[in-house]
Amino acid sequence: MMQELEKYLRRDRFPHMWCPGCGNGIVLGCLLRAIKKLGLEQDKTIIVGGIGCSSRAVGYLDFNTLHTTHGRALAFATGIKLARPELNVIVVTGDGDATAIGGNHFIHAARRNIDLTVVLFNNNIYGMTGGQYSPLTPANKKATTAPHGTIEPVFDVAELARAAGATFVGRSTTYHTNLLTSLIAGGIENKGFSLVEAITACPTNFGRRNKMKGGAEMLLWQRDNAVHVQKTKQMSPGELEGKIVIGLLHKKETPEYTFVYDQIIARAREESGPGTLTPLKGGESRGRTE
Ligand SMILES: Cc1ncc(C[n+]2csc(CCOP(=O)(O)OP(=O)(O)O)c2C)c(N)n1
Ligand code: SF4
Repeated sequence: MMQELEKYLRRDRFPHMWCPGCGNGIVLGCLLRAIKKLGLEQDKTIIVGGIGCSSRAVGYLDFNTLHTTHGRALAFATGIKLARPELNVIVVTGDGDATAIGGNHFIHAARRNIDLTVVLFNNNIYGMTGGQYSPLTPANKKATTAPHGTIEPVFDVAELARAAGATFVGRSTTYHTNLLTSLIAGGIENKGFSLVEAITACPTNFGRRNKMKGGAEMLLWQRDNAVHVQKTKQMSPGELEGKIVIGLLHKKETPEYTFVYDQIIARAREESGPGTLTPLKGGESRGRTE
C-alpha cells in the first residue's frame, strides 16, 4: 500500500484477516486511491459494510464506518444518507451480501437513485462461510452447495442495477486497477445510485474448487477474459461468450432521491404553515414535527 494512503488505514487493526492471494486488498487499495484522487475528507465520508470477507474492509478504514448485518448495508446506508445528505456514503459489499440476502435492498436503492456508491466485491462465492454458491456464481461452477456444479443461471448485476434505476454502472477487475480506481471515483462523483462491480479472486473457496490455482493465476485469468466495453462493438455474440465486459457500462441523469425528498419537505412546510415542522439545519434534521 502506498505511503500516502496510510492515513486512511487503522493500522492497529492489522494484520488483516484475508487469505494470501485474496483480491479484497486490491479493491480496497483502488477505493482509497479514488478517495484520495477526489480529496474526500475522512470526517465527511461514511463507509458501510454488510457481513462477509469483503465487508470486513470497513474495520481497516479510518473513516466513519459501520459494520452492519448480512445483506443490510444498503438499508443502513440509506438511513444515513437521508439523515445526513451532505456526507459521502460508500457501501462495500460482497456478491452474496448484495444480491442474495440483500437483493431486495439493492434493487430498491437503485430504483430510488439515492446517492450511494456501492463497491461490490464479486468473488463469485460466499467466501466467509466456506464457499456456498451465490447469485453471481457462474453456471457449472463448483461450490460447497453445488459439488457437481451450479445449475442456476447467474445474475448480470450491472444489468440488474441499470434496469432497476441506477444512474452510474461500471465494472472492472482486480487486474485492471487503474480502471477500477477511476470507476469508483466516477461513481462517487455521480449524484445518484452508483454500482461499481469489482471482479475479484477468492482463491480459497472459489479458485481451489474450480481448478483456477492461486490468486496470481486468477489475476491472469481476469486479464485474459476481460474485454473493454468499447471493443465489444466489433465482437460477435460467440466471441463475447464467457467474457467479462469492463468499463463504464451505463450513465444517465435522473433526480437524486434526497434532493427530491428535500423538495417535498419544503412543500410540506409551506402547506402546513409555520411552526409545524422543525427547520432544516444543513440537512441535520428532516421533517420531524415539533
Ligand atoms: C442473517 C445472516 N445470514 C447468514 C449469515 C452467514 N453469512 C455470513 S457472511 C455470508 C456470505 C458472505 O458472502 P459474500 O457476501 O459474497 O461475501 P464474501 O465473504 O465472499 O466477501 C453468510 C451467508 C449471517 N451472518 N447473517
Ligand atoms: S475466503 Fe476467499 S474472500 Fe475470504 S479472505 Fe479468503 S480468499 Fe478472500
